[in-house]
Amino acid sequence: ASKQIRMSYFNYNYALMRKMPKSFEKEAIRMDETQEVDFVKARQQLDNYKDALTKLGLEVIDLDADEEYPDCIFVEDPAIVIGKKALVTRLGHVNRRGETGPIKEVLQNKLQLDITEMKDEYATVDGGDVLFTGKEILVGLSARTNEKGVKTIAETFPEFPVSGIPVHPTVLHLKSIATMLGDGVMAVGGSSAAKEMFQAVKNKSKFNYKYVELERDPSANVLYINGKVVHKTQPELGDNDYKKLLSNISGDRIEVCMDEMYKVDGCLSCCSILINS
Ligand code: CIR
Repeated sequence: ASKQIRMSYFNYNYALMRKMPKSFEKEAIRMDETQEVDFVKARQQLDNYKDALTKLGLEVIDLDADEEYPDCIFVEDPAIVIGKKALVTRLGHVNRRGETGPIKEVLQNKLQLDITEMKDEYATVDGGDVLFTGKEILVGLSARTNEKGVKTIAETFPEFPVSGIPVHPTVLHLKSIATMLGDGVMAVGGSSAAKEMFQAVKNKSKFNYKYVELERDPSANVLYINGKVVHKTQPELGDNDYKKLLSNISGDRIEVCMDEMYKVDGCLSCCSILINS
């Protein structure tokens, strides 16, 4: 039998993205409805993000926009990919449910992943709630992801411990306040809501991590890819978080501004599905 040696779950060769529909500007869902998006800037930010992934050596598969789905650029939510397995989700927001079709198609046919679809009609999951640490899966219990969704994740990935983490009502997803910054290193936000969630992460996780505690929640959403880090720019992070992040990154790093996406609760992790296939 051939032995397969996996170096790290954070090594990827493909990224799945989706182009921005014009409807994004006015119709993307946002927690703060007073936020107005500048379409040209937002699209430029998504282009810069794509360039960053390309620079990191990933082949980016960029799906066409769908005007019917203003939030379709946030491809992290419709599917969870870990290793060769993909779980196509039943999205928490009813208006976003139709985003899964083309995502499933490419994961199955082009990338040849082993696909599971959520069958339970009461289960919901947004991928933004699913934090894979390399050793276990922490799942935010939020307005978008419920207990039945957590159960489906546990059934789909029985090789990993799965724990639910309550998400504070002012926060959209678990990954809005915590992501992996390195092997065994987790960046976490510093708002009072994030601190409550962080306490639950510490209590419920089955492994220990090094935690990099930041002041601002959006600072804690980074991408860790092939030993390198994509993070936000100094004005978005603030001087303290910028310094702290840099002192905790040893390899190469790329800065990408996401402030237009943030107006509609989008972040770095939301805009791609990272795959090793
Ligand atoms: C939504 O409310 O669904 C979108 N406006 C934002 C989704 C962000 N996704 C993510 O953090 N994974």
